[in-house]
Amino acid sequence: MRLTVGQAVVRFLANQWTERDGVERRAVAGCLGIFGHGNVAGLGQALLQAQRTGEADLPYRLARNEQAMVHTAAGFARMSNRLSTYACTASIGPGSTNMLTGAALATVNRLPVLLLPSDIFATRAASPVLQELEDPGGYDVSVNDAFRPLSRFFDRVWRPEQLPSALLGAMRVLTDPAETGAVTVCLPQDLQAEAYDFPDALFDKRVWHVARPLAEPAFVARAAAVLRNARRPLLIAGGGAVYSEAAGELDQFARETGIPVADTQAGKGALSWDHPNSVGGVGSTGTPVANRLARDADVIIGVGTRYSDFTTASRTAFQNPDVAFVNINVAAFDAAKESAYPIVADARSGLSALLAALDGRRFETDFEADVVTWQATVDHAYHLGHGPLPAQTEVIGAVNEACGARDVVVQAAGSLPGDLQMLWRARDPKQYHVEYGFSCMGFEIAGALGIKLADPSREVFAMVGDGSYLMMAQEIVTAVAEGIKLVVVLIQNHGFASIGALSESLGSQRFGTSYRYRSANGDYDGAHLPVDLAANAESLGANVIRCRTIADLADGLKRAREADRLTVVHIETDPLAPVPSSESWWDVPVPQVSALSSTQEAHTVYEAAKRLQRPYL
Ligand SMILES: Cc1ncc(C[n+]2csc(CCOP(=O)(O)OP(=O)(O)O)c2C)c(N)n1
Ligand SMILES: [Mg+2]
Repeated sequence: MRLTVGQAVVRFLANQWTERDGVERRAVAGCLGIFGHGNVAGLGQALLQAQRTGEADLPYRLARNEQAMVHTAAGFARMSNRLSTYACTASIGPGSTNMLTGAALATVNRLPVLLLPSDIFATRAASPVLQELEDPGGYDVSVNDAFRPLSRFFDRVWRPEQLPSALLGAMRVLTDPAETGAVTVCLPQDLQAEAYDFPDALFDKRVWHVARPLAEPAFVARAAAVLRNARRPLLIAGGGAVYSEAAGELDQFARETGIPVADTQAGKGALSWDHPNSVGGVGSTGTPVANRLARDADVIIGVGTRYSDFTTASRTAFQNPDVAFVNINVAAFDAAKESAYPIVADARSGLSALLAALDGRRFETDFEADVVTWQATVDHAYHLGHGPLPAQTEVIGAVNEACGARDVVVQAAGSLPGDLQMLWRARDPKQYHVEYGFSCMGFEIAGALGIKLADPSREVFAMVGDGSYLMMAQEIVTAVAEGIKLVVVLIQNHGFASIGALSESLGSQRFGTSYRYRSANGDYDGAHLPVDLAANAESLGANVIRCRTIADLADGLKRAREADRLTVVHIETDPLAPVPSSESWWDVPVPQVSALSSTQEAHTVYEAAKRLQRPYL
């Protein structure tokens, strides 16, 4: 079949499918893009031809920023339990390098995204092309080499003959739950337009079976022996439990063993917040209930978790001197963490195998009374009555109470992830999407767009701080153009509540973290800036509801739900309002010497906390 490389890529991608548990889905549901000279006539023409002729079904969606479009693809993949994603085409140079942050986010979070950066001329006929890096030490180097460490698969196709192997390699990694992440195939600008006789078989429908790898019996036997002898086990549910759709198995495991279940940011919702075994978030931003159980536990069962420092409270969460880890993870790399007894398996099959090997062993752990007390604390935080400006915890309460069980909350950075992990009452495994592998400011609206594309039947609430909004609000325009309805809850607190509080706790006095005029002493402690983010959102085409009080907000959220177009609900909050304590810690080093007494005092506190940190060997 004589096609250009661009046409071949589009035709190939339109014919890739995934299958798990007998259900088939499109592996690549469409292509997000921004055109420039690197792709407008190559992939751009191919996408146009596909749309005009119907010869390939790969809908094109015009994004407003390349980083954001990768976030959209990652959100889509996350909502699709990694069984489907989007491709992203960018022009050469800055269009492509803009995708680097998105690539890192996808790889860190183990989410499949297919990146198609355009590249410098393969023939070198017109070199240096506009935006070419030019490395005097090697003419095959381009800015796209920066994708290599961020991608789980990277290839650059210099010749049409290489395209089939590159595309097949890309699909293998995208659809492998253990290896998946950013997959990058660089397409030189001239190559995209070059014609070649591709074998017809390349374009046949191809179904990639997404495996549920079974645990090796020896793994299970060793882990079960350790767990049978435990007295105070705790299970930590991570993202893998959600992606493998293991909620039913997790529920059964918890009920039959009596083991309490804590969650990570990616695992929240795997069990409903009011499940009898649910103890909420664990680690730096977890609940005191989960953190007390973690402190004393003798066996930690990690299901689909990568043990980030927030989960382990920078390796201070688990203080039992004999603590052992049993990790169920589809990736051997993650299963081995914290010197665990690994069960390298799909979360669902691994949980079933471990439960069977426990021979009915039940554990007597008493946490119910603590959970009741904690939930009273959450209720209090939801209805604080803080003034004159409301507290963020009240905003979270209002959004949670406005949400039905299937509605979705999206967040990524600032003070919200911690507050949400502690306070959000999740009722469905696909309700809670806090991107906290990369915690990337600006993910919220773009990611929410992908989540909504993946499941238009759900109401999607993106909660966005003013810092994140100022970094990346432009995908509101994409949503407006596509007719995609989101609810954006925009929290104005004039700067970084999160890093401000962190700075203060580390002795750095909130330096450089507020959005105010610079005053004569050089600090940003002047008046608030004349920034009107609600007006900004309006100017981008959003329906905007301005709220002053929590009662306004409750009403605004109701109206936003009823609206048929993207609605921004704007509210100003007090960045200094109180938040319940997690009784936990996060390791952020404080300078060992300082001319400032605030830093010296913080260093003394830091040294004391640091003593609880331990390797798990
Ligand atoms: C892209 C990016 N840059 C910097 C950071 C570091 N950082 C984490 S939170 C934060 C401030 C977020 O401000 P805002 O969105 O207003 O949330 P708030 O802290 O006020 O809740 C910064 C700068 C980050 N996570 N991501
Ligand atoms: Mg803020």
